[in-house]
Amino acid sequence: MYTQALDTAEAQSKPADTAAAARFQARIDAEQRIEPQDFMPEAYRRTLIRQISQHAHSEIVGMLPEGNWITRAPSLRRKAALLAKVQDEGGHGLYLYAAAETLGVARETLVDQLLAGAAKYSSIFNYPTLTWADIGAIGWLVDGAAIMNQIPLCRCSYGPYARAMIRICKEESFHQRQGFEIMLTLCRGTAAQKAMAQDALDRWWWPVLMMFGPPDAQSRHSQHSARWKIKRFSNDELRQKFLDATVPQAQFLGLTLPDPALAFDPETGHWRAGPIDWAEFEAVLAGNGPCNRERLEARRRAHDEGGWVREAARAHAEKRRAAKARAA
Ligand code: BYC
Repeated sequence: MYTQALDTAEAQSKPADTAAAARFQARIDAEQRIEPQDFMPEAYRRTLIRQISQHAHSEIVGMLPEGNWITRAPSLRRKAALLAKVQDEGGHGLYLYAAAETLGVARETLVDQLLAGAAKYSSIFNYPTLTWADIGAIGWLVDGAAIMNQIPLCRCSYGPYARAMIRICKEESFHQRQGFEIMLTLCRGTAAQKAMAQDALDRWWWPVLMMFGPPDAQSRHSQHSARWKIKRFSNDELRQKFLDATVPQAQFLGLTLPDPALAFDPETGHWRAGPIDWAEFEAVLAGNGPCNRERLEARRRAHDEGGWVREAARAHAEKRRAAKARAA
């Protein structure tokens, strides 16, 4: 896969780059922001392109499971909130593609990689949304996990990514609350509504824990990303923070987390989860999750159907360029 082995480029950098790389690392260590015009090692640039583009793709593909419920939202208020949320996600994707472009890669290239099936996006969006409660579970849990992961990215060493994340996190916090409120309404409703909320939690819980990425010992990029202050916390640290924040929320809702081994450890003050099925995570990453094919087909169809918009934008840009040339 094209995104793999990017970090190894650092090991191949020329001796002439060594002094510049040392100055670069000193700036990072001093908590200075790196901007697009600044020197950066090739491996840093490529790691950022990998992560930011995967993040952008996740936002865009992430519109699909929820978009599926816009026409079936149970009230006008719910429909308006869901429309706004899905629209926000499209916006997040655009900020992130723009941030990636500052690193010298064209948005079209990144989109082509997604459509060709050569780029990753978050594993979580390969699961189906079967009932309205899934919209609550996505907001509460998926956006909750996203916030946990993304708040530290507001302090990422790369300026354009960090600034994009500040705005994204403000919107994600609204998304999380609307999801929790859907769950709360269902849990305070009829027995059938509460059962629907429990069923959604049962199906989303484990995939959400996987969203944080592989265990630290198997995370191939973490070491470099931590040194470059792209990542401020490890995958397992963020998963633990999420677990500690979410267990009391599930208790408040009166729902049961589908983990018989879940236990509070009074010595450390942390909740301990049972083992995660990493084989399932690997299968989803390999393209064999419940909805991988459907998601890519939907994106390809949307891209084809939007061809006339790109064509019109190109024609308009050409017309403006010609008018400017005539006037000059
Ligand atoms: N799914 O070395 P590691 C949202 C890959 S959008 C798929 O730990 P890293 C929302 C990883 O890419 C939320 N792949 O990697 C939108 C790498 O593969 P490659 C998206 C995953 O980068 C709409 C390999 O596994 N958030 O919230 O150090 C509606 C080894 O992993 C996943 C972001 O993208 C996964 N879950 O750490 C609602 C946040 N996990 O590239 C909500 C930004 C790992 O070598 N990204 N992989 O082929 C990050 O923070 C980091 O990239 C990760 C992974 C923590 C995800």
